[in-house]
Amino acid sequence: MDYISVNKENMTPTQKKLKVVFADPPFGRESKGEAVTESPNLGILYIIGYAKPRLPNIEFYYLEPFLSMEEHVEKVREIKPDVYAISFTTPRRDLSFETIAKVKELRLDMLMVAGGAHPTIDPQDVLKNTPIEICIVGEGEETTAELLKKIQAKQPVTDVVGTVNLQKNNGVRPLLKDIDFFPAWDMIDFENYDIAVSKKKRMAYLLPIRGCPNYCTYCSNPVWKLEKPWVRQRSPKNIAEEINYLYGRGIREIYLRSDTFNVDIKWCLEVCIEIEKLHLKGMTFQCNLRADKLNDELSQKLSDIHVWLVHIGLESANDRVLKGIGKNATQADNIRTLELLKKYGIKVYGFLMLYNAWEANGKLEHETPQEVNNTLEFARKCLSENLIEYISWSITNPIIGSKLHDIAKKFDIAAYNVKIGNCMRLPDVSEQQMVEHVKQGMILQLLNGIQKGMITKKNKRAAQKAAKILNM
Ligand code: B12
Ligand code: SF4
Repeated sequence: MDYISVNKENMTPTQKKLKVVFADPPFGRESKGEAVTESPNLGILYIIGYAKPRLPNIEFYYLEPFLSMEEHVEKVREIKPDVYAISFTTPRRDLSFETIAKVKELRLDMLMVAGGAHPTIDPQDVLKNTPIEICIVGEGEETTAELLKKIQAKQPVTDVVGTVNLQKNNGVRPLLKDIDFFPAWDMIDFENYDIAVSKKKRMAYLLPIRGCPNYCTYCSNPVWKLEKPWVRQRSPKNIAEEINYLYGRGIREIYLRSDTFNVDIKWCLEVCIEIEKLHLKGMTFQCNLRADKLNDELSQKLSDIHVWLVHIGLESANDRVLKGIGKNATQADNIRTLELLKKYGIKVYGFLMLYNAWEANGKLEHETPQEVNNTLEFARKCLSENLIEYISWSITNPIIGSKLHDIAKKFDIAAYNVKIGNCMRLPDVSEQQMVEHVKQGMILQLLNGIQKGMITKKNKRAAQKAAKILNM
């Protein structure tokens, strides 16, 4: 393929603005209040934020995740873009493929590209099974800007580094060195987004760091693991500027959504100090922390800037399992961190998994029913002692892009259970036992959610889904 499907007649860079539609898959109006519509797609907004000042002759559009399929397709028909660029994760593959097919049926003269977690981890799947012509793998800012520049200049787009097409894999592009810029927040009406747990209504996500230094076996984070360094931090000043901007837009709660805020305690303290200097009245925060890197000083600072909720992947109450899945944190770290946060009045959203598996010395190892009981018991105790405020209980899914996916393939244990979804078939653990444990944790999660006022209208659908599992 050395053609460009963008072939508008008489188009020159000066005469006509290129129209580029970025799209999330359409989850439908009824998805409001679910995880998929908590935040606009930060990947897309970052690409537009980066490209807009560099490519002034391009009009960018964003088809947001809460649109219905009909609305999504209709908008593409109205806009008639030169480029249609969709972003999706693996669990949304089927919906995205359906969307791409429907958009293709419009028979518009446009280039169709895809990016994000799934096209990064499995571009061939996308290229072979959809009319997408180019997949952008990994970080998208520079690659997309170069691709669009080439389209504007009517040059071939087959050899752009960081892209894959059916004929050619152009390799991975080095990561951006400077990540001190903002997503295109000006395209967003925050009224359209809402998260299940927040103190304030006007809420936004913010990314202080890209990547994560760890490599837990079950985690699928392909975009940030293609190239080193695995972690890049923004400057504390730039983060504070973005917070100040969002405050000006009426945002009163920010979730620092990077995988781990406390990768580097010194830097993390500097960020908190810059935030403090802003003196933003009524602003609160949430963040993601790792349990192995928290001390008294940082806990105090987090509390000073009004971090009220911290999300932690505790995963399991068993050191054997934590070691096996490469968590690099022990049960003692988990407990110490929970106690430290309680001391400073910061609440915890604890994420727990059950029936994890890993490989050791060429053999398959997995969490046993007794170990799952330990985790359940630990969760109950932490909830009753107010060490944890909310829990999330999920069966381990060997998602593509994770080490566990390869392990599940090697030992042929990937499975699907109609009651609990994607999971694994583990030797010596019956399906019935697994379902039973899923139910027990779900009941705990639901009852606690109701008690804490979490089962509101916003996440009613999630509660209904959980109730369906419990009825099986
Ligand atoms: C914030 C977040 C969300 C937010 C916002 C979504 C978003 N994309 O920003 C919300 C809550 C909505 C969300 C929801 C979900 N998420 Co999420 N999310 C994240 C998280 C923590 C950060 C994303 C991030 O940093 N964005 C910042 C930008 C800079 O990075 P990026 O999104 O990867 O985008 C870059 C590139 O991927 C690329 N790119 C992205 N899209 C596109 C599109 C085009 C056309 C191009 C050219 C390039 C391109 O360029 C971008 C800029 O460099 C990641 C974990 C992680 N660290 O990546 C998980 C992650 C992406 N989510 C994941 C999942 C599974 C989900 C859900 C399915 C969860 C659920 N059960 O519902 C949903 C699906 C949402 C969807 N639209 O499909 C998985 C995906 C795994 C996989 N193999 O697919 C991840 C990797 C978490 C994990 N470790 O497993 N998520
Ligand atoms: S689970 Fe969290 S800590 Fe582990 S690799 Fe993924 S993002 Fe990093």
